[in-house]
Amino acid sequence: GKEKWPRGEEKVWKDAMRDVDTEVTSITKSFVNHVQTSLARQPYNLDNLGAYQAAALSVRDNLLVNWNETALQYTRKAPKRAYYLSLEFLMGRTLDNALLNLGLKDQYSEGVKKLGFSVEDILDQERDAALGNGGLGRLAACYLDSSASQELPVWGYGLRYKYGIFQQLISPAGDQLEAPDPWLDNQNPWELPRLDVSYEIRFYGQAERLGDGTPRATWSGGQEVLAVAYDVMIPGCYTKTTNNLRLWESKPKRGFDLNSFNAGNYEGAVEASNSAAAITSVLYPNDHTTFGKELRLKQQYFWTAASLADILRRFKNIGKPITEFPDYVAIQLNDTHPTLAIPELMRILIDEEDQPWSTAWQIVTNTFFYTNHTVLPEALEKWPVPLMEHLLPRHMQIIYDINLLFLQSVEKKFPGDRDRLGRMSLIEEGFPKQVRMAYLACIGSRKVNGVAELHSDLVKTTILKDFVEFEGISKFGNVTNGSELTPRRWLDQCNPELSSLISSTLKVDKAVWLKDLTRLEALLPFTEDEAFRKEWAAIKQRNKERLAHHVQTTLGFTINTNAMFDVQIKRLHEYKRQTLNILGVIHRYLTLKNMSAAEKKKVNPRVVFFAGKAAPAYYIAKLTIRLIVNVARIINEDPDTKDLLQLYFLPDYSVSLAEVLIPASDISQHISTAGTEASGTSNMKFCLNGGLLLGTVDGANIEIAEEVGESNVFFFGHLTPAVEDLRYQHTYHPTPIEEKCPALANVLNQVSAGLFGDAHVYEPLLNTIRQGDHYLLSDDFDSYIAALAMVDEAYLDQTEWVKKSIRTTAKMGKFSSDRAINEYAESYWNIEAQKIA
Ligand code: OX2
Repeated sequence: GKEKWPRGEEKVWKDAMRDVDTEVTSITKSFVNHVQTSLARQPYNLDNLGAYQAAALSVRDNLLVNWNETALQYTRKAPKRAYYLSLEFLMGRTLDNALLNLGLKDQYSEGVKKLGFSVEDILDQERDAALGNGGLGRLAACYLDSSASQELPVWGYGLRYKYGIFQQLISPAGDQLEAPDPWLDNQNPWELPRLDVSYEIRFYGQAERLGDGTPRATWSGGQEVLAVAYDVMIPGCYTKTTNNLRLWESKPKRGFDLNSFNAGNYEGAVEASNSAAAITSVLYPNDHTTFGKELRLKQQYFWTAASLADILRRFKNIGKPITEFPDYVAIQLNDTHPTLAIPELMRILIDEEDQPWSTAWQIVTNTFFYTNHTVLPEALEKWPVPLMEHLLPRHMQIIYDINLLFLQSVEKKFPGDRDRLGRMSLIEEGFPKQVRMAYLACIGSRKVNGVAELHSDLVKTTILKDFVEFEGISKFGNVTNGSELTPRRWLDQCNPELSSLISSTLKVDKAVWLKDLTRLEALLPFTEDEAFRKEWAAIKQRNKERLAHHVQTTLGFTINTNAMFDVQIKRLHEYKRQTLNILGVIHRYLTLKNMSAAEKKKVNPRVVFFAGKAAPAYYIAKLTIRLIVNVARIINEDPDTKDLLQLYFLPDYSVSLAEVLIPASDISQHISTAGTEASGTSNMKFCLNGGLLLGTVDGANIEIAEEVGESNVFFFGHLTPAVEDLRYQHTYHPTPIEEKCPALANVLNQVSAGLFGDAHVYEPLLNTIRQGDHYLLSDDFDSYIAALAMVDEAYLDQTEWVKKSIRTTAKMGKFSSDRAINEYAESYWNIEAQKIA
């Protein structure tokens, strides 16, 4: 039957409700309305920033219509939902994406033009939402976009950091300096404060087992803080479905502690409120390292506890018994950061819902799914037991209980294998003892996956080998990060000209191929079409000019747009080997210096771009930046070479900068030591935009090559199985670099000798190669230089190069995040698309 209208007169309500704007006149009306009432401004004093805010607020109104409708229908139909728990969401800018997804870009462009603004200028006012470090956070953002586009009931949960990833400045000496990123200072039109949605979260205090024959305990005392919800709308592409990303902010439970205040301790009272607010004040800027900091653990618990409380409240509204929880809820753990959700759900089920241990464990292990994103040992999270006992006493008890039962079952399967028990224990022995979060995530989840074929194999054969032997192989899978390639942002939005060329060539509307990226394959025959190739190349050229213009206006450098654009943009890390790249640049420079004028005539000019941030405490990574900046200084000024080789380090890498850099690249570098880069995600974005790939046989590079064919990529370097042996030799039978790789030795010596200034400064960086060389630069340098030469050679034949470029784009269908999210939905979460009428 028809539901009863909840209050007042239905017709009055319905007549007054707004719908999504579609006409230019209603768009200008809502824009002007926000100028007048939300911003309290007038046409006389409205600048581009004000215009951006008015446009954003009016787009938000439209999103809210769909967002409300989506939420209502999910509530009514109560389908199984998936929740994506990620400590990072690297969203970038929203306005352009929202306009494209709503299909309103043209109407808004026209509307703001009539009001005296240009849509490009307005879009350019937006600050990135940079609540992430790199690939892991950007992947989460792409997955939200794809979930909504695929009409899947998926919500994200994260933290509303007051400060996102730091802003990177480069000092005159070439050092990275960090400045805070107060992204909320201009107000954020994309979030909706839900001050009515809040939960109390406890820290510290005492846990006492009841000892009444049940596994129950009480947890009391300590500090209580408030988690308050902020909602961010996630519009799907060409659909009404608009999902939600809920971010938590921490607040003191009371403005301040009245007891201390009355006792005359004003500072103490305010301090307590500061310590609550501190929890969500800043994103940890470390990628691939863990430091065991108490505040980080607090962030993790605060976020998982609030998210679970919220999920549970929603589940309870359906009115089903708690044992059916996994039929309605799937929770994806993005790396081990949210692993505390496992003992937290156990705590709720046992202490609050009074469930027996085995029922609780059954529910937990059918609810969670764990994605691993790295096998690097320094990135595997471990928390000191004393810290856990202090901050989360009840959770530590539960972890001990989980461990005891788990090890008993291991002992049953492998009787007497004490070594194995030690290896698999959730608690690592030592001073202090530590909790191994990846193991807890693994045994507490229904399935575990890696993010590319090679990486998933490595997960199964290295870090979780014992767990595969114990639990069986079928629990362990792979979902290749078809990720980063939300086809919308990473083609249609960042490369509009290429997008239109594709639509007109394929004679299909972009609404179709943007949601089925395998359609790009139909471009293949056009490799033989000269006019098409010309247009393809012309677009790349214009994208290069757009980048050059950007660099000219922001940094004041003039870039040779007739050169090959060679790009490496990612976090600075030894395993990603930016050092190999810069040493390669120096090698090229030295080679050019020794060439005759006649030889130089045959050289194709090259511009090398770097961008990326280093963790603030990562000394070697920061030295690499300094070296790049100082090498650039010398070679860009050298009259012998500057027409043939330019080098730029672009400061403050961000999603927005990536959107300008990626479409402009002829070749991009993904040159990690084999077996270290789990997937990589920018590699796919470059290829989607017709850039060729220079890389090692690692991560998703391998699957990209499988798709486009090895003749269309440039591979070099040792393979994963060789790495361990090579490292062993470095340690036990080292060969001097002079002997092993004279070309590299020469480059190192020139740096040491002060060719780029600062003679002594780079020694610690150079010594990582001279001693130990853990990332195998000396093993891969010669083949790297040879691969660079092959790239030069290939670039001389522009016809063939453009064909390679077209083939590369055409074969990127697999790497759509839509494909990846569908794999999670079907093979992991078991959720279905919901049509929002
Ligand atoms: C990154 C991985 O390093 C990268 O290879 C991968 O593409 C990305 O996650 C998305 O899966 N922090 N960031 C990562 O792993 C961790 C840990």
